[in-house]
Amino acid sequence: TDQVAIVTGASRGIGKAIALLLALQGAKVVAVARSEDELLDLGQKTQGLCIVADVSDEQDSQDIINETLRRYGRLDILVCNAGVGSFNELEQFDAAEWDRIFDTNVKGTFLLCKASVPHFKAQKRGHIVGITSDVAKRTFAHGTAYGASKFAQDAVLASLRKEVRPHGIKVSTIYPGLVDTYFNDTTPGSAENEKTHLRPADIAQAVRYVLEAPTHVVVDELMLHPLTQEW
Ligand code: NJP
Repeated sequence: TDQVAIVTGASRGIGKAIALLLALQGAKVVAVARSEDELLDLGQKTQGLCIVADVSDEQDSQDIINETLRRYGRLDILVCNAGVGSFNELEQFDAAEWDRIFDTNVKGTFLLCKASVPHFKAQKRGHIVGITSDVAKRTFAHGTAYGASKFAQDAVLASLRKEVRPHGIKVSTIYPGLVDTYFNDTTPGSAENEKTHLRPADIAQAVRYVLEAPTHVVVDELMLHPLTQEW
């Protein structure tokens, strides 16, 4: 394809795998994250645009869309993947950390969608893919902030799906279980994680699947888990 795709949180983990797969398939990929060095490294592989930006910043989000349109003259796909999480019992949980999680996961998704929807509406076509989590559909101890943020991010996407469907715009939400990434300051690649976690490439394949649905089909939701994970 010659489609233009923005992928947020592309400097590592799931977002990087999505960016690499879409580029391999011929898309023009716009990779977004705050870490410049990692992004430039990725840009060498994707041959695409790299934008150093914070998705929780309104001006940054608008700039991401504007720069993409300036460079490629079109936008077909927005993958809202950037996200952060940390876990503790509620009474120990830092209020500033609550804000960081909500600003990134919820406001970040909201801002990028807000900036891109007018463009998608004008062309009567577009596909927004949100990477949320299976914890958007369940609760667990020590997950108050992260879990609430994923419920909220999921609700943003589900509401938007209803708003934009009449305009020919698709919204697909992907709900992964455990994935072997750098999430919450972990280090991927251990032999143990190989058995218990999905790989970032598994999520990239799920994104590919929802994007390849025929024009008249929208995959609303797609959940995937490692076979070993009880949830
Ligand atoms: O995590 P990680 P994942 N503005 O830490 C970027 C969800 N998920 O790939 O800005 C822009 O390896 C950050 O880049 P940088 C999860 O909730 C995961 O696992 O340079 N970018 C990096 O590229 C999240 O929504 C699991 O620090 C920002 C990326 O986000 C998504 O998967 C399970 C940013 C994070 O890479 C990807 O997370 C599940 C900002 N303000 C859902 N803040 C799992 N790993 O088990 C962060 O169900 N980034």
